[in-house]
Amino acid sequence: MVGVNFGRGSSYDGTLNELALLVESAGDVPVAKITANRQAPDAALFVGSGKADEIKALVVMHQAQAVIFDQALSPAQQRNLERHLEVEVLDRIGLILEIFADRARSHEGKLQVELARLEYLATRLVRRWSHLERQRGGVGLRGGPGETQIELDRRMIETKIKSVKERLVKVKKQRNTQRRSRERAGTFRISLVGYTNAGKSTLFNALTKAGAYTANQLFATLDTTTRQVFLAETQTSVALSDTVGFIRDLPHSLVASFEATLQEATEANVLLHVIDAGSQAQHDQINEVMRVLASIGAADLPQVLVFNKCDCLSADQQPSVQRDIYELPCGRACVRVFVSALTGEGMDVLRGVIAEAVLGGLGLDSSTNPELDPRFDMHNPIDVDVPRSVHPDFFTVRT
Ligand SMILES: Nc1nc2c(ncn2[C@@H]2O[C@H](COP(=O)(O)OP(=O)(O)OP(=O)(O)O)[C@@H](O)[C@H]2O)c(=O)[nH]1
Ligand SMILES: [Mg+2]
Repeated sequence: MVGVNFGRGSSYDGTLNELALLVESAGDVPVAKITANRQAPDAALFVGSGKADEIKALVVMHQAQAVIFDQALSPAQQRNLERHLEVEVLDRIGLILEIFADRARSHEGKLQVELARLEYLATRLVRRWSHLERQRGGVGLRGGPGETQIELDRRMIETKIKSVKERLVKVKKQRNTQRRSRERAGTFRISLVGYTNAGKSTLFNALTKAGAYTANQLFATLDTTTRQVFLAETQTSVALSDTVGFIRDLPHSLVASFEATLQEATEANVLLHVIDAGSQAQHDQINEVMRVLASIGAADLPQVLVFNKCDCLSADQQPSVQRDIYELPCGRACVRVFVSALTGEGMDVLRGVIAEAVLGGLGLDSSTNPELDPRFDMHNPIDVDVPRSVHPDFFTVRT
């Protein structure tokens, strides 16, 4: 795994932890990490040739089968790197697309992934069909057609994009019919949104007693699932939807491909924005989720912030209150609840907040809420030790 720091303004994670999770989510085993500092990408190799040689030495040492870059590569850089390193080279978005392709279960999900991959190909003209044709498997060793067969014809891709979009329109109609019947029934709609792996599906299961797939993987959920939940507090049922997670640097075309799935979120009465309270990157993750919500037109929906995984916090990090009011970076105040979907801690408070939302008012009156917990305040972030500088040497994660 390779991460390159281009300085301020670029997204760079010196730990490469998220990339490692992505790699594992694709069914592969990360063996080594290496980072570099550059002013600008090298046109040919993305990194300098010295760094490329270092990467090569690592590949040989670990008998690695692929090298994954945390930043987007141009098709030429990818090709040059493959020649230089003599193994497969992939970037983060390519990897995410592989995970999506592997995970999609529903007809709609598969169509959306296909659309996303086609859009990716159309804009980048990746030269290999193998990415399109592979249905399962890891990042390593893959046969597939040779380079001559795989020259892509943009027209062909565009024709395919058109046909997939048409099929998606049909699926969307069905979904709309289902949604309209829920609307007619006057059902209150709640969508779980949040960064991938925040615990949305676990929370969904805890609230619905459903058996949705949860895993310590990125993008465990790709399809929207909706269940009715009976709230004793209001004596009514609400419709709760679990959705695909968000991740940083997701290309807009990819987000757009998931429009049908995300539509559920845009038409909810209230969003439960699930946040991994134990994550050191939670502020970036909140910002990323807000960015995606804005891009799908859901930024103004009422939000409840659910700080999940509180069981992972050390004793001195435990919130002093069960709920409070939290100001988002945009300045909007939201009710925040601290829970653990795993242990059930705080779930009664969350149910109470949901009931308040159903009854038509999330009490944002600060007099009814205790003071902000400063340790979770956006403007006063927990002091975390995230290495922002580049690691001088590579280090082995797992052999
Ligand atoms: N310790 C702890 N772990 C949790 C909690 N909630 C979820 N997890 C774990 O976090 C991981 C991710 O949970 P999921 O529910 O699959 O997360 P998600 O947000 O649905 O993730 P994607 O569908 O991949 O976007 C799993 O390993 C869960 O067991 C929690 O409250 N405490
Ligand atoms: Mg999930």
